[in-house]
Amino acid sequence: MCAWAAAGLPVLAQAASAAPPQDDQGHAPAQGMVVHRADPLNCETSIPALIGGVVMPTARFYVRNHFRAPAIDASAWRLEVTGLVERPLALGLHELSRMPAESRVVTLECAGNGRYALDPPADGEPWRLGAVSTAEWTGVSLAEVLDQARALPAAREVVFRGADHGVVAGRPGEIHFERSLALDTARDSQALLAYSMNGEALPLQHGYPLRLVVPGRYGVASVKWLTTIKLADRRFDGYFQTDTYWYEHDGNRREPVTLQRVRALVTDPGDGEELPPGETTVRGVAWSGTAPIADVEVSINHGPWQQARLIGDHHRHGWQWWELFTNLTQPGTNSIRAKATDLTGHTQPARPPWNRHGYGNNAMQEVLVQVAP
Ligand SMILES: Nc1nc2c(c(=O)[nH]1)N[C@H]1C(S)=C(S)[C@@H](COP(=O)(O)O)O[C@H]1N2
Ligand SMILES: [Mo]
Repeated sequence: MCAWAAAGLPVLAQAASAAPPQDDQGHAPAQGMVVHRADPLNCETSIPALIGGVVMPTARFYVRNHFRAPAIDASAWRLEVTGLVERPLALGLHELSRMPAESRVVTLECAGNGRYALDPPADGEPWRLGAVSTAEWTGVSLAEVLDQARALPAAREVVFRGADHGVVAGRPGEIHFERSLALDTARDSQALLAYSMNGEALPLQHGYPLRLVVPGRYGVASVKWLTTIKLADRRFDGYFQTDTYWYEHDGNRREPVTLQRVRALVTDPGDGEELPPGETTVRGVAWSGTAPIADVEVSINHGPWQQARLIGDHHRHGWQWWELFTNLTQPGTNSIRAKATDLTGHTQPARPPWNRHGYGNNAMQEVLVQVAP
């Protein structure tokens, strides 16, 4: 989280941008975070801060909020499971913690990650490349809770409601942040109702006390500050389901934002870095919501694609580290591009795919470094 609160990391007043000194909870952002908005808090990880192993330190996990983070009294809080169910449930944190716990390494990526590169500019937060991160989430399987509530035969759709609320364009009054999944998807998605992130209680900015984590989908599916799960017999038409989070190409071609598109990110070397001539290690991460990563390739100065080595742990829904040892012999500016391909053969376009809201930009990243003569 960009707020330092629960993470126990040192407070540093400066983020990489001209960051406001505090977020909406009065906390200073952690070092290496780029704050787009303080209230509600929206911040991303700067690429040099994107270091680490399988998971990111919680303090450097991007935060994307549509409304101000709600303050929830966890002792009074209940997760309600209602609507078309045989057995409505109201589960407190204590009851959830006594159900079988599961942990999963899952990468969350905002659908707007990389929006800054769209030309002409698209509406929305101008996320660079750091609105993506990976954590180990622990909680109860969503399928297990749905089983306990026993869906009635007419149930088709599952609506997840967050406690946060506010006003949006084109809808009367205040609305809550709500998203839905088809019931079959909800059961098969391996989604978690998570109360813990990287082994600690979920921080406020990431949805305390409970959030949904839907592996492989863009982050908007993973509803934070969850209060209600409601089963319905029809398509949900809430604002964040039908008015936004659609790819709009022209007047009539639309499709909903669902699975994360395949993408590689170069974490090393950094853009603008100065390097001595000779051996260099190019390193980064890659992920895809559609299928496991099959291949990552790197091209130096627009030359032939060289195959990188996939390294470290494999987690189906966590990003995959990769590296390539290469030689930079040409003095001056050198271009490094990376391209991931998943097992279904999906790969990355050279240029950002444009759509009105700037979602799903998985264009190949280009890093420019300076090689000393
Ligand atoms: N209740 C609620 N859940 C939410 C959001 C929100 O604004 N409110 N933002 C969504 C979006 S768009 C993203 S990308 C992820 C971001 O999760 P993070 O802030 O933990 O990184 O949360 C999703 N869940
Ligand atoms: Mo998002």
